[in-house]
Amino acid sequence: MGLTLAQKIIKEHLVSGTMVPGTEISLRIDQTLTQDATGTMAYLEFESMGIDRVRTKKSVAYIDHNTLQSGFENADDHRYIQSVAKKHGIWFSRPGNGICHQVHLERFGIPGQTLIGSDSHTPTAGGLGMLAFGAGGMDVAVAMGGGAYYITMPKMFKVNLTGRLRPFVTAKDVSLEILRILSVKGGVGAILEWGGEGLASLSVPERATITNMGTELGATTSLFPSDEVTRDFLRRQGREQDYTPLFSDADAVYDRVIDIDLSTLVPLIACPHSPDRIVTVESLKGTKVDQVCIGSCTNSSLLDLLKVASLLKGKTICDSVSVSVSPGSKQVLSMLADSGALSDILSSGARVLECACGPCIGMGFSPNSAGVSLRTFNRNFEGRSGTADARVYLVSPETAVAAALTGEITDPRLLGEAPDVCLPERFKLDDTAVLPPADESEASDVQVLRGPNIKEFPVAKKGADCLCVPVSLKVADNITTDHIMPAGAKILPYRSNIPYLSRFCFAVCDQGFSERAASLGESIIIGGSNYGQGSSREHAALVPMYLGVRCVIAKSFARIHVANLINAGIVPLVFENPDDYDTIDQGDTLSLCHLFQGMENGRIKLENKTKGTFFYVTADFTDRQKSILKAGGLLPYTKEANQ
Ligand code: MIC
Ligand code: SF4
Repeated sequence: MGLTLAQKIIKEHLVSGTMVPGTEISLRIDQTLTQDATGTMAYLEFESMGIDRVRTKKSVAYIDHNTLQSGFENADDHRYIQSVAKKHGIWFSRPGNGICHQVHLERFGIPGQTLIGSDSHTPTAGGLGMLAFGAGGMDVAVAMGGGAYYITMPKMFKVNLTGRLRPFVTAKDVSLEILRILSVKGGVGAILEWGGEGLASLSVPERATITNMGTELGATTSLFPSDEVTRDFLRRQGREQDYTPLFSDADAVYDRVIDIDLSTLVPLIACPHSPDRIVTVESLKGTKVDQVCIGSCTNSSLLDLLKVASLLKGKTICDSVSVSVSPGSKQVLSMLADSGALSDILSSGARVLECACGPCIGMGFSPNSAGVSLRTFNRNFEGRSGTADARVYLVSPETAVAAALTGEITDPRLLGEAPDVCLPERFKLDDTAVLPPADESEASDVQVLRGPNIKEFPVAKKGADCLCVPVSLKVADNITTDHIMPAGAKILPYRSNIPYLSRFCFAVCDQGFSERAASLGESIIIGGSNYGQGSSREHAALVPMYLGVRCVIAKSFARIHVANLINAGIVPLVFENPDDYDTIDQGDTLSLCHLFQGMENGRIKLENKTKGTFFYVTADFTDRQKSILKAGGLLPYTKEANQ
C-alpha cells in the first residue's frame, strides 16, 4: 500500500510509536520557530532545561506580535529574546522584518523537513511541502533541546482540486470553501493533503494562504506536495538548493477525499464571529463597511499586495471607510516600494502599517464601536479586534479592496479587469534584519538581558488523586483561546507576567471569573465541544493553572490546547455522555476520586455533590501523558526524568 506525503515525512522522522491513526507518535523536529507573544515563555522554559545550544537544524525567533512599544514591557521582552537567541544558537528576526510565517516561507522553510512553532499558524509552511505544526511554547522548548514532539497520529484527508480559479476568485476563497464544507471542527485529528490537477495553477504564496487557514479547521496540519511550482518559488527566493520533489504515492489511501472544482468557486465571506460562517459575498452586498484591513499571515504576500495595489491604482477609497495595509515582510514592503506599487496604495488613502501582525491580534487599528470590519485575516472571534461589539468578516484581498472603494460589501467581480500580477523573476534578497546566533565558542560571553516585566514561571501543584472542588465556570461550545486568555494591545505586553495576565482570564465571557477562581483556591471548568480552539498560546493553560483550575471537563477539546493543558498539569476529561453537560451548573461541587486509577482504566466516575448525581468521563491518556499529569506538568516531569 502506498503512502501519503504526510505519512512519508512522518515515517522519516518517527522517533516512537507506529503510524496507526489515533495512537501517540513522536517526531524528530528539524526546525522551530517562535514569535514574541509566546516566545518569552518558550525561552524561559528552554533556559530552565539547562541546555546550552539548540539541537535543531534551524531555530528562528521572530518579533512580530508585540511590536507596539507603548511602555518598557515589549522592548524588554524583545531584548530578552534577542539575547537568549544569540546565546543559544537561534536566529533572530528583528521587529519590522515581518510576520513569522511569511518570513519563514520566504527564507527558511524546506520541503520535506519538520517544523514546530509556538504559533497555531505554523502549518503555513505546508504550502512549501514542509510538515509543520503549531504547538505550545513548552513543546517548542523541548524540541529546541533535541526532544521529540508528541502528537496523535492523524487520519489523512485529501482535497482533490480540479479546474482553475476564475478572475477575482482566490486562494482565500478556497480556504473559506473548505471551512464551509468541514466547519471549525471538521479537520480535528486529520492532516489535509492538497492534490489534484488544479494544484499546478496555485503558486506557493497561494498554497500558503490555504495551509495557513487549515488551522481554523482544527486540522493537525495541512500540506501541499513539493513540485515544480515549489522549485520555481525557491529559485526566485535564491534557494533552489533547498528543493526536493515530494509527492504522495499514486496508490496512497486516504480516510476521506473531498473534491473541489476551482472553476465553480465564487468570492466567499466568513461572517461574525466564526471563520466557518460562510456565505457568498454577493449575498451580503450593500452591507455598510466601516473598516478594511489587509494583511496578516494569511494574505500579506507580495502577490496579494501587488494585486491590491493594482486594484487601488488611480482610485480613492470611500470617505467612510478606514483602510489599513500591513505587508507580511520587509521583503514584501521593500519590493512594493521599488515597483511603485506602494505609492499606488498610499495615493488611494489607505494607511500602511508596520510589517507585523498588528490589527489581526488587536494590536491597534481596532474598529469603531459596533463597526463592521472586513479583514483578509484568518480569525474573526468575538472581541479579538479589540472592539467588543465589532462585527468582523473574513475576505480575500480582492473583496477587501472592493469594500474599501465602495464603502459596502461588494462582489469584487464588479471591479472590472482582474489584476494581471505574477511573482517577480527574483525576490529582493536582504536578510540584514535576521541576526545570526553567536558562535559556539563565544556563546558563554553573551549576557541574557531580562527586564522587570518578566515574572517567575508559575509552578504547578503535583497531580492530585482525589479532588472535591467547585465548578468555577461553565462555558458553551467552541470556546476559543481568545476567550480564555484574550490578547490585544492592553494585555499582550504582559505575556511574560502570568500574575498580571490572570486578571483578564475569560474576561470576554465572564468579568468575574478571575477573582472567583482565585478565591475558590481550586476549581474545575466545564466546557462544551471544541474547547480551546484557535491559538497555540500556552497562557490559556498556564493562567487557569495559576488560578487553581485543576481540571477541565468538556465535550471535546482542540488539539494544541489539550496538549497545553496537560503540559500545565491541568487534567482534560471528556464527558462520556455529552448530555451530562446539561446536568451541571456553575457553582456545583464535583467530587473525583482515584484519578490515577481512573486514568489506567480510561474512565472515571464523578459525583455531583450539589445535585446528588453521578456521571462518567473518559480519561484517555498515553503513559507519558499520565506521568506528566501526575508530576504536575511537563516541566516538573522533565526535571524528575532528568534527576
Ligand atoms: C493568534 O493568531 O491568535 C496568535 C496570536 O498568533 C496565536 C499565538 C499567540 O496567542 O501568541 C496563535 O495563533 O497561536
Ligand atoms: Fe499574527 Fe494574526 Fe497570523 Fe496570529 S493569525 S500569527 S496574530 S498575523
